[in-house]
Amino acid sequence: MAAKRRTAASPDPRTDCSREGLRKAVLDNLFYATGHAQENAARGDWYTAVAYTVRDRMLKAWVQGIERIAADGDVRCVAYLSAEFLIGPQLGANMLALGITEPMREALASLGQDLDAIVFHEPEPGLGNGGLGRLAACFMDSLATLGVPAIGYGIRYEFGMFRQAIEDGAQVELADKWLRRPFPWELPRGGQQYEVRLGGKTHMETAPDGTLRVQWTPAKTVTACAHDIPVVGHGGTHCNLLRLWRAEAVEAFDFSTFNAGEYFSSVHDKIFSETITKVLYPNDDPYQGKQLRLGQQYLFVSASLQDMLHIHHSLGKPLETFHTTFAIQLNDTHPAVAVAELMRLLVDVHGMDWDTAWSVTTQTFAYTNHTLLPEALEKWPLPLFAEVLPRHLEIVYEINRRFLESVTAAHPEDPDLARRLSLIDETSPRFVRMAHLATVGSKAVNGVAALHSELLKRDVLGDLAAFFPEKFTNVTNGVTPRRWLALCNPALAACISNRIGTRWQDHFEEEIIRLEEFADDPDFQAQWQAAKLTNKQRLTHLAKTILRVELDPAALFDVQVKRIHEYKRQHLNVLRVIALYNRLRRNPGMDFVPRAVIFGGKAAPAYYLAKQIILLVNRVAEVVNTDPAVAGRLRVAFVPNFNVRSGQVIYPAADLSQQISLAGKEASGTGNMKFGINGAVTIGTLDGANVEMRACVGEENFFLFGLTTDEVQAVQRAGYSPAAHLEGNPELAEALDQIRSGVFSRGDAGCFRPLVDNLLHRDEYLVLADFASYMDCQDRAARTYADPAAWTRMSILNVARLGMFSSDRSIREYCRNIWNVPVE
Ligand code: 26V
Repeated sequence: MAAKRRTAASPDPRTDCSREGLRKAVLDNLFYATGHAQENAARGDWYTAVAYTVRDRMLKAWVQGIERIAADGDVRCVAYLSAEFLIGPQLGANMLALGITEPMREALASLGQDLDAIVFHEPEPGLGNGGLGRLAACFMDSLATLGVPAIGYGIRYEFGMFRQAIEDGAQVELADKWLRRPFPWELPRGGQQYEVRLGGKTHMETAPDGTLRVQWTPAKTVTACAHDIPVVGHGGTHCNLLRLWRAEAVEAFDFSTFNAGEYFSSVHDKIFSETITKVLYPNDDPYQGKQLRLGQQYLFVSASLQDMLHIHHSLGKPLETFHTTFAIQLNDTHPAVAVAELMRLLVDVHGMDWDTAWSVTTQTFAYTNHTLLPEALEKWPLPLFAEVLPRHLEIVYEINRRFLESVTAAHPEDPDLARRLSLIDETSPRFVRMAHLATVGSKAVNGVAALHSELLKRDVLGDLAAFFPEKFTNVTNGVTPRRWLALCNPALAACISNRIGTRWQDHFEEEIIRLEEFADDPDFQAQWQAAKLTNKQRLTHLAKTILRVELDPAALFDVQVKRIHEYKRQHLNVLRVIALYNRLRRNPGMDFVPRAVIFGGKAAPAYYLAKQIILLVNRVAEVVNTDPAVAGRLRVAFVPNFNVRSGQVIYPAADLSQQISLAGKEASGTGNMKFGINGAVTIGTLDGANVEMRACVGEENFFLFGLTTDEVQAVQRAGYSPAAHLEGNPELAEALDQIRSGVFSRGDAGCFRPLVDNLLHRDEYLVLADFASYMDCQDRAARTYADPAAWTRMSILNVARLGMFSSDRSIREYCRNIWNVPVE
């Protein structure tokens, strides 16, 4: 039989986006990709079939995106280097970008399947710790939406962020085996493989042209293999690439010629190689002896740079113009070894002279800093660095020698300056300071919120900023309104679109402000409240099914979800809950605005006090939720395993967003923005991006409390005494006393001793100093919530005025001020 020719009337089955076309394609994929007929397909099989159907519809844009990068040498391509990309579930986001969610929903309904259940089935790639990795994912979304050619380079961890279970109130870590089934959104690229060397020695050799060159003889060589994930922009026309590297053994063994001993040692070698990309490290763990982590960083950096040089070369451009092909952004210092690696590739491998190579390097890189905590600045013990990267240490020394020469020449009056600016921390043991390497090797350095960038210049990187004032700048973080409003909050999105159309999805800043005029409109307020209620019911359902905690959707949903850390002060929030509880017990008949206080977040496995805080939340929940005097007016819940997926349920359900870090500690925060654009009002300190959010929404629409950065510094300089804050504050004294005496630990008085002792005698993050101000502010928030029209107005104005916190705005600023890349 002759094959039927496709005509204009019969659309391509792989790209047809009609309901009928999708229905056929899903059935086709169900059979041919999973080997199941409709009758005996399980939920996971349906997921695979739907995912492949959506992927087919992305492939054309995907291939064009790659071709555009590899063929158009005139447009500078952004290379975003990040050890983490917390991309979250892909199916829903990709359907939204292609605009096929509704036809797909109908197609599946006609097959007796529920799209939401299938979307919910997708395992989440947890390839990041939190804010930093999620920011990288939001930026990839915005780059694609704005049509900027970009490649995200990172690591394909076999085990991502651990899964958090709560057992008897305490955190338990479980391995995250997200690749149990093949991940449908990645394409392994056999053609893109690079060898990466580790360890060994260096020596000088005379090159054929008579020049001296350094040769590096490694102890080990591993292969980095590319796995590509498409990042499709809103509207589906532009597609960029996330290229993640997986370590494999170099395949050069002829096993038949080996004797038994060599066979075993070569298999052992294979296991070692594959270990490199095995597991994601928690970012808020101190760096001690983590050789493997340095190996991970170097592997992805080296492979990515080799890949970029390969692309640059294939464009036929000379090496000296590398920086016109790529703008490389270093997401924190995790990829900072790239500065030394690019120098090595240019000088040692391609024979470029040092000065030209340095000029290319410093025009290529830019560095984003993400922390104000001095202990979080990455530094590698020198012996460890020397062992893993002997050649790079020599290069770092040479960069440093030349740099310090210029420092001393410019500032002969300050003989100590070289010590402070040096890439090497000369204390014993000695360290390589990665933030210094990144700064010296970059053309621009930015913080992630206005306050953070100022404090970077003043304190954390003060000497570097004084030496390179022209390099330092700010780009305030943002979040994608596609995932963090359109996708996660269909109820509110519909309410918004009914008034102002849908253009806000990719022109957020311009359009969302148009909601302002409806802030007092009773009809609009009613729709707004209905949307919020829907979302609160969704979270209530989740809490009931996974936690067996009954929440009241009419209560004020008061939420703090983020990594657990002392500086973020979840314990301040708990102390407040205990104080409220005591008020209710003392006076059960009091006028009380019902509250559901919801917590979520992971603690680094080795962070003892953070784990104590989790236990305390759960123990307090146990007491409060079962006390008849409370009568359900105060409920406490800890949602386990907070991740992108649960964030998509939690942010939309919040009335009040807790952003209560000690001023001067949170670089930016991005959860604050996600809550805000979903209509939560913030209670917060003047920290990170809260400062700019408050300026945008207006001080009357933000619950501010706490010491300012300057006040914090003054208190600390004067000698802080936490216990002094107990005297005038019996509520605080009582709460601490109850924790200490075992009221919240089933009578075990020793249980929370470390936490309480820390607060009473050290309290590095001034929890006790801010307690009174926090309580007052909470009371104000509750009074406002009791007036629904006033509260709803605040909620609407928050959304309307937070337009600048779209990551599209952040990316435009990077394009214009840092990358010099054209953008609409
Ligand atoms: C690292 C460490 C290492 C040692 C001990 C304590 C500690 C605490 C935190 C970290 C992580 C620093 C990098 C990071 O994740 N920063 C986050 O980046 C977000 C995106 O810019 C930003 O919104 C958060 O405020 C910032 O904490």
